[in-house]
Amino acid sequence: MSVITADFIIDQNRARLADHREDFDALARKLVRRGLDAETLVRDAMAFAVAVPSWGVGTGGTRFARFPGPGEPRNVFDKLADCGVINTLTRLTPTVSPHFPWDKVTDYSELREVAKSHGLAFDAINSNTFQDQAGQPLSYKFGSLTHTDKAVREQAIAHNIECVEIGRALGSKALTVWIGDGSNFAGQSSLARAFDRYLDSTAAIYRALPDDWRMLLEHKLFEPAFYSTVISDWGSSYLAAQRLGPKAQCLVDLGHHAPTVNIEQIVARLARFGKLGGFHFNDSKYGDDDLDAASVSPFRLYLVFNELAEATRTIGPSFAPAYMIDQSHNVTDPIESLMQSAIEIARARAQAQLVDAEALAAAQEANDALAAHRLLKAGFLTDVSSLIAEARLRAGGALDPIAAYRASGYRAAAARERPVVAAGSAGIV
Ligand code: LRH
Ligand code: MN
Repeated sequence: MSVITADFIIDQNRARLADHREDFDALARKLVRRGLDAETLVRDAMAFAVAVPSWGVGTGGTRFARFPGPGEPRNVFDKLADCGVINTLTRLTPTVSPHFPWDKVTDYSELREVAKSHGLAFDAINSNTFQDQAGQPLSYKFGSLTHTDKAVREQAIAHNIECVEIGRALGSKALTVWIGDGSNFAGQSSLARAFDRYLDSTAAIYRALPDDWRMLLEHKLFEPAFYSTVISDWGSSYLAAQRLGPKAQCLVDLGHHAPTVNIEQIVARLARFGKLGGFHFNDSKYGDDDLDAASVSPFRLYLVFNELAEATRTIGPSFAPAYMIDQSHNVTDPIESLMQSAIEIARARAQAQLVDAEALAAAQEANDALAAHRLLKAGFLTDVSSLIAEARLRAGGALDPIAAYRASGYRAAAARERPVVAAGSAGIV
């Protein structure tokens, strides 16, 4: 189904090149006035990448329903083809974060080759002990890594270790562990003992990690549990990562916090103590809405990247969190949403590079609140569309990936090739 070739992209860009040149040159002049060099910023933008979730290219749903669209991916091979399109047009997403057993196959070296044929590699592996699989001996209804029954915990530990083995075959270097374990009633579970069981179980997984791997602990305020969640916040995650050891770090899913939480401060804290392992980017207004990144609070995403820029200045090149998207696309074409999200994440990062860090620090030290705020916001108020477009263009991507994708007829071709999926079954995938 390769309708999106290099020639097609060149053709699509041709009509937009003159306007793009004009916009980029104007921005470059504006940046020079600020003592900034557009070339350096474009190269920096070209070095940025964010992973897409394999589960994100299928239409998502809620507990009420899922309304599949045309050309739904049938299996992980279709998912990789769709992820390949996202990277071909944006040049921002060369890695895929898979989820097991959703992406289970018999031959992982073949899967690795298929990914490579789409210009892709594998990022962090996600385990799944929040659903019961057909034929699974013991249920996770009352938890997994923290279940009161040792046999259930061992089943969950074994699954995570199996994910590490799969990841090694795929060339991945990290395991993301998110569990929904918790309770719906006060008194239903011991809050203290549940956490101790988590520490014991994750320690067993930690011992199975190769030396050059990371284990990313993902916290979440609530859902599927609605009274207590064992790893509900960054504090619980940090305590566990500290206890486990240097290969364990914390993963920040933007949607896993109460609406009023200052996430950029959590980012600053975890980075300061060497425990910021990665991100699941998305956006939300109420709960874990898994909406498209920067579609609700672009300023919040910018503030997160501002803290990441500060941490990079302080810690240096060894500071390398894993950047990944985790979204559910219920009403849009998932490929379009993931392209748009990758672009918005690249935008926030490019804008954060524009902050005059020295002047900002001076204003902060002088308690000149408004000057400091204006210096920080100056990046957010700069339209860097042409700068990140220039980075795409130089990497062989599309100036307007969404328009190019729509012109390619890829979705219609996928719909012709892939059987229609009936609406109905609830759930995020
Ligand atoms: C949990 C979560 C986790 C994934 C799942 C698909 O809400 O964010 O990262 O395993 O979504
Ligand atoms: Mn997540």
